Amino acid sequence: MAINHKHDEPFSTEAYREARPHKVGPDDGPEPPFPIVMYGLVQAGFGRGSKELGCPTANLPEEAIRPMTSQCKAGIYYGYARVHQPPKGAPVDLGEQGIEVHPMVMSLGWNPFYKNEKMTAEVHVIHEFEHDFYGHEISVVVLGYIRPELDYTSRDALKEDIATDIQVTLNSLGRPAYTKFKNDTTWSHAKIK
Ligand code: ADP
Ligand code: RBF
Ligand code: MG
Repeated sequence: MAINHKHDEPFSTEAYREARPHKVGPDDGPEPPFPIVMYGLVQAGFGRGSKELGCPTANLPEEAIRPMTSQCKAGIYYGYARVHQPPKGAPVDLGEQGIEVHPMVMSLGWNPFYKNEKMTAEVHVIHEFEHDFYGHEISVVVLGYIRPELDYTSRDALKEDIATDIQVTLNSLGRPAYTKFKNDTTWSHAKIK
């Protein structure tokens, strides 16, 4: 796994993994700087094997993630995402369910490909898609922080933690003050630059 040299807090991976909470963020809704809205076209990543982990991640372009990188540290975040239908006539149709708003979990991290000088954001949409959606527009609202980026010694440990991240996301979004963002078109239909 990538080694992250830019943690701003010391922590012990194993101790943290055992003690992690199963619901995060205040019950009465997102606290500043959240909600943070992002919009952009899904890019090809570096093929670092997210799909092989059973967890494909839609990579967002650099300019789209500025609202996050300017206000947040590296780590795992949760919220909602909506993948848009492609322009008319494009070969891929995601179907009605594909373009609905779905829960998402996101990794914001320092990319070793750029010698840890650039942050990247990868969004795993919690939905089984029938097709890839490279090039599609995606709208994202980030509602809270889950945990720091950890330096993994094994793939299985990362897989386990991603499964926990998904559970934490669903538990956390289950509260009314978070669920209400699902039907909020001010972010899901926004085309911000
Ligand atoms: P890459 O390195 O190109 O980002 P990934 O293995 O992370 O490759 O796969 C990401 C791609 O998988 C996305 O760009 C998208 O087209 C597709 N995909 C399919 N299902 C999902 C999902 N549930 N969440 C995110 N991306 C998905
Ligand atoms: N990679 C890490 O090195 N440390 C992490 O803590 C970490 N957490 C992740 C959490 C989620 C929800 C997802 C989707 C990915 C995470 N990754 C993490 C993996 C990383 O961002 C990227 O997807 C992998 O490098 C692909 O193999
Ligand atoms: Mg990816």
